[in-house]
Amino acid sequence: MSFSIIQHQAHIPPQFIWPDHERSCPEAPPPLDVPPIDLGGFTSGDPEAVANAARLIDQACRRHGFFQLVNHGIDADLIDRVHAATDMFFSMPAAEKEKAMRKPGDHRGYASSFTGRFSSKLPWKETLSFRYSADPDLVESYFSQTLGEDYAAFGCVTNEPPTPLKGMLMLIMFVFTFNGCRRVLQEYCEAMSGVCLKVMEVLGVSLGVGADCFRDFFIGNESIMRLNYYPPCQQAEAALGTGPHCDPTSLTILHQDQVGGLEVYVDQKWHSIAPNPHAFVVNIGDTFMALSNGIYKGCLHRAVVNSAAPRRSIAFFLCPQKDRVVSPPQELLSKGNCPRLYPDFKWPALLEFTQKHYRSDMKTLDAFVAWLNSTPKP
Ligand SMILES: O=C(O)CCC(=O)C(=O)O
Repeated sequence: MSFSIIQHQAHIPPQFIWPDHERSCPEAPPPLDVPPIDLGGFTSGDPEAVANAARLIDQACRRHGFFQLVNHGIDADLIDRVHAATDMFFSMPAAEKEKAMRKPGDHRGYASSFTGRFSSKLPWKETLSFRYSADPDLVESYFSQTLGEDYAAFGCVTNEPPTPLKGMLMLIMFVFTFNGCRRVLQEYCEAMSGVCLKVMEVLGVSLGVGADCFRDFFIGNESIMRLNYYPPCQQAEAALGTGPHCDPTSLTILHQDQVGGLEVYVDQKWHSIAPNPHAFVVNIGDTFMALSNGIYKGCLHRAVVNSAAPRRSIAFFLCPQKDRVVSPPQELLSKGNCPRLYPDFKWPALLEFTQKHYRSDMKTLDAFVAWLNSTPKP
């Protein structure tokens, strides 16, 4: 079974049907007030812009942890090329995508609901995840190792007659060779890592520990990039593209296309975040919540689907280097923000917990702490 077939069916398989109380509302939920953080203004060092960015981010992160980044300095053309690379990957035949199939317990690779570890409340989506680190070839070499060095262009390996859409895609494919895609993804990850470090400066200022504190902690980050593809769904109100969860990672930088579907749970109800091609949607993850000793919050979010159009989003998940100890800075604790809410941990332990023992939800961090406390120390 694959989405290319079931996306046209009037009735979706039962494993994709969510319980009534978890379903999306037929009418669009109210928009969430997500403040625009002027990253360029902050970076300029202008005192008013710095104070403004720190104040807005502080308010948002104490409340729900979601904000938008504007004037972020990332070239619109680079973002467009990543969306095109995303289209190219997901338009490949299933057998080609499966060359990058995610292995059990691993967070990297291609995953569709048909190949995952769960059998109910399945997400209506396909994803491709890969690692990013300071190693300048990591992304490119991942692609050559999994999908092959000699790919001329994504998606050309098919016998199906070309539709107008496919014709257009093939034209794009002609322009964007596979090599081009790999390079674009590498370049985008590098840009996102840089943006994250700047956001960490804002967060350091807003928490009163100085611009370098969290920035330095995330230098050399070993992060995760994910391409999300949500096919149209003929029973969209019964399905979810991504189920409700908080991100276990530190910071998420998301760019969504113009279709819309991201929702955030604030004040006991769902809110939407409308697409804005010029802005990134950013949210605090569990690991940063622990680093800030719970002052800044991660928040439950999900992606809904629709029956008319496919949707894409691209997410960069900032994660610390694997041997860094996640522990709130002493300076933060000594400002009266005691007692400690979470024990020290290293990111790979939380990642393993979410990959092998727990399906990420609202309580991931608490469940992880309980698991840590119950696991014998070596
Ligand atoms: O596609 C979206 O808007 C949200 C994606 C998301 O939450 C995720 O990939 O963890």
